Amino acid sequence: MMIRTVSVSPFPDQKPGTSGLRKKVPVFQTPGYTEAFIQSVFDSLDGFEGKSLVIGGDGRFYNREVIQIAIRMAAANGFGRVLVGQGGILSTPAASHLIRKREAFGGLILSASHNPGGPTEDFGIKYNISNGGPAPEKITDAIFARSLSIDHYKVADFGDVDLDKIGTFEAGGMTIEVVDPVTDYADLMETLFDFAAIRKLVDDGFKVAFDAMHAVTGPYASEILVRRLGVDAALVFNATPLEDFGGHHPDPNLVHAKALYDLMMAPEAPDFGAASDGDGDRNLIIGRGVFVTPSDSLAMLAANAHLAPGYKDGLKGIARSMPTSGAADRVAAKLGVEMHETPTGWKFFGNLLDAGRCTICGEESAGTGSDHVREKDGLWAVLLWLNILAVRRQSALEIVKDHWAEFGRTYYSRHDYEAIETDSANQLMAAIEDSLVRLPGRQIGSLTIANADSFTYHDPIDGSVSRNQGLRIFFEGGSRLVFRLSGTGTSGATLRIYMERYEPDPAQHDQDTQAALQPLIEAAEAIAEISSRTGRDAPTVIT
Ligand code: VG1
Ligand code: CO
Repeated sequence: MMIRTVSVSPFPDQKPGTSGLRKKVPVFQTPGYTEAFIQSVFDSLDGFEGKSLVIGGDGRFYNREVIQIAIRMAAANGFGRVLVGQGGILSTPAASHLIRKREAFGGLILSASHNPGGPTEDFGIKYNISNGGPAPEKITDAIFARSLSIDHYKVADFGDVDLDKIGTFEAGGMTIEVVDPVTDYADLMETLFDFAAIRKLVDDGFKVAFDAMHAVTGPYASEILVRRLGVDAALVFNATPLEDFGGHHPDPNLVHAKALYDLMMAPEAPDFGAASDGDGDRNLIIGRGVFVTPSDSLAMLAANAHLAPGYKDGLKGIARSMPTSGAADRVAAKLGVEMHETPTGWKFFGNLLDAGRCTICGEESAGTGSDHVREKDGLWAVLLWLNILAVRRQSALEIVKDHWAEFGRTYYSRHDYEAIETDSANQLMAAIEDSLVRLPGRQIGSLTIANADSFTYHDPIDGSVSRNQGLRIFFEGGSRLVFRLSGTGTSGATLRIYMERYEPDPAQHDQDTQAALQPLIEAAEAIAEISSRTGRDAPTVIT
């Protein structure tokens, strides 16, 4: 076998963000760029000689090309086997499961998640470790450090692998196995949920709608929802993965999944609607006439998880990212289990899950998952909801209202200002940070600031410390504002403002969310001077 060592100059911008390296496709197409990053990943790992590497992606534009590059580089660097999804496809949770099931050394997941795809849109590469989860900061920091000094990469010379044919073959001294991307994952779901009960619910006329957004979950939804559970195929929308997601953002929120939202709010709406994102790790849950915020969904799933066979023994604990609302905390308190608050990004849940300190985790950004894999999992959340609905035989709206009546309602919203100038965004954050010490006691409208800080996370398992994970403003009475900059965007900066207000009184549970949060929206403007600093008078996306 011919192994070539190719010289390359370092690229200064290969720092992995919240979830791997994300850039525009033309950046990844820069000669040597993709190779330099993959080599930096391999150079930051020890002991993979002869071991297996899982490779798969969400099917977006440039996926197949990068997979061929990664396979040839894995061979040249000494991996013994590559497991790749047929057609180059693996949803992020399915990749996590495959790494665990096949005891692989790690995996490369190619995705820019909910960001648009196409020749001038986004691409991404993320490295996952042997537990199936995103590499922790220690490794992503090492990858970045290596990328700044790298001077060559290694690649084996052999032709393109036929990614469409399932089977095992040899090339470049390495075994390449093209695997069915769906079956193992679907089988795992059958071990966690009562498929017979869900199927009975569907047979009894319960209508389920699912929007795959022309992204990776299409084939998974067709197999699991339609074939195994009997859901009407006519209600599974956009099930064919497309390289450009049909020109849309595969982001399951109220802006980009508006068609599903409108359907679910219509008089003849199906009983339950859901959507997933580009790489299949996010979920949107909408019952007939009721949108369930992701923070609420986490709390409701945690409170009811014992109704599904995979969780019948209860939860070891719950974990949420810091900006996620406190709704799940109240469930943990009631269940008498541990509650953990981590920085944004799934990589921070891995240690807690591995140590058995939590069973269910979630983020306000439509991510929910459990210890069955080490990634968030869109279809898992849909199936857990369906299992709960099949057991309780109530509508989603009734389950939501019951939950609020028992635990109180947390009004919650996130306002995003996308693609603002990086300098203004940094200045805005710096100004708030400077003012933190002076904020307590300040009165804004009806609200009084009780406390303010910059969130630092101390990992209870490995002792690592992660600073600057978001600016938090706490108000008397329990309301909270959080400011942070996105770590997944590819143009300019995205400012995220998270708002929450707890309302225990059931008589106050039917307010419009934005109206209920109006004093906090005004406080955010007063504290951050958003309009004058960014030139924007409204957020780009409200979720
Ligand atoms: C966003 C979300 C975060 C999520 C991350 C990756 O990060 O806020 O909760 O973990 O995306 O999700 P940021 O840094 O842009 O706020 V995915 O589905 O894009 O892999
Ligand atoms: Co995603």
